[in-house]
Amino acid sequence: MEGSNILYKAIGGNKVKENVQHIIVFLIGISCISCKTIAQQELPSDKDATKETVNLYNSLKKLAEKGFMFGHQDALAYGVEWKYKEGRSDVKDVVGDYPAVYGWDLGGIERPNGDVNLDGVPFKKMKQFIRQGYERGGVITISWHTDSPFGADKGAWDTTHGTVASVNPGGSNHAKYKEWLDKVASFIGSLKGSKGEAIPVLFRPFHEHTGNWFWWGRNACTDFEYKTLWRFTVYYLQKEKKLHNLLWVYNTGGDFETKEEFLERYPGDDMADMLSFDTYQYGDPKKEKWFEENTLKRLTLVGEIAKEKNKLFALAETGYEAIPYAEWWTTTLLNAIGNNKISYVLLWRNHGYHEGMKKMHYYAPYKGQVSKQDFIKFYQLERTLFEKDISNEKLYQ
Ligand code: BMA
Repeated sequence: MEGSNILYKAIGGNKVKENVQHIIVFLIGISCISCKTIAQQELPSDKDATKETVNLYNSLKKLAEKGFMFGHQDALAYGVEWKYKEGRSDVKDVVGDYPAVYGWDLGGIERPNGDVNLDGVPFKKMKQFIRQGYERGGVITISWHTDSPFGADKGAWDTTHGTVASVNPGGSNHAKYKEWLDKVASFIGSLKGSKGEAIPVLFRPFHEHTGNWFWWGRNACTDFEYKTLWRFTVYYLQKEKKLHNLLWVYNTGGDFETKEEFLERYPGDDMADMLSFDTYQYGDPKKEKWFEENTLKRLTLVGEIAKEKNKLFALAETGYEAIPYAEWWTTTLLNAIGNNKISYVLLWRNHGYHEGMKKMHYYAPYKGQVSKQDFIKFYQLERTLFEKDISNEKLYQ
């Protein structure tokens, strides 16, 4: 009040008093709005993240209060008994809507002339699919089943000790690893929206590291070596390759018991934005509740850590192969998630019949699949978010 009187006196006269007061109220209003906007925008671990990436990070924090997104790996590339049909997705065939999160994998990009990924998806097509999903308002997450630095014959599935040490600074494969990262950077750097802006990506490299099957897994390296691998990768992509469209997703297997165990290989708050783990249903969920109970327990633990650290969290991979239980979605999976405010749950890929495995290999329902009706119920819940729900949210603005 005192301030406005002084201002009023300074410009003098009764006639202008009302106008001055209006102007002051207006200016205070503007400054409050801009204070609010600045105060509300939190930065992710990359302090130079692009505008869309910062917006996505903040939007995801808010969105988790409303519900969780549904994600599907390779959703637009193929499904059970089809491949590369423009605009198709098994999930869309069932519910008339696309998943909200699209998972893709860069495994194979590091190979000489690597133009298809380890599951046969051409990187050129992947780029188009990523753009389509993003333009519709969807969220993109990318994993990387990198070949072992000791040789591509086993793919990522090499548990020989010393793999990670060999790619870290000073290791015999360090130069080769940087070349691999150059290829990753060139792919991620080429992901652009219609205005030329970089498409934000939830990047989830070196996943399921508490397990013992990948070359970055428990037996293949020490905690320190893993953290070094992560920190070098972040450094290289951010500082050397100038990628600022990544949110970093830390991911363990579903086998940790305590918060300490979950965090054993955590690279630091400055290099992670989302905490997650992967876990799959085996056995008969009608007879045994271990999947539901263990997942709930672990999501709750990770949710507590996420809260303490002010990070996002997710169930980054899950599923029940060939979904033989017709009510798996609204019973088992929903119970497993409980009240946890995860950002998303992602179901693994719908390969269809797998020659090598000699069985059906898919995790989301398709037209005619036994859990289809239950999946429609799951879709209709307010808490489950698919693409139509999130395109209204304008996550990148
Ligand atoms: C596994 C299976 C494999 C696939 C790999 C990487 O779970 O789906 O067929 O090659 O993931 O996508």
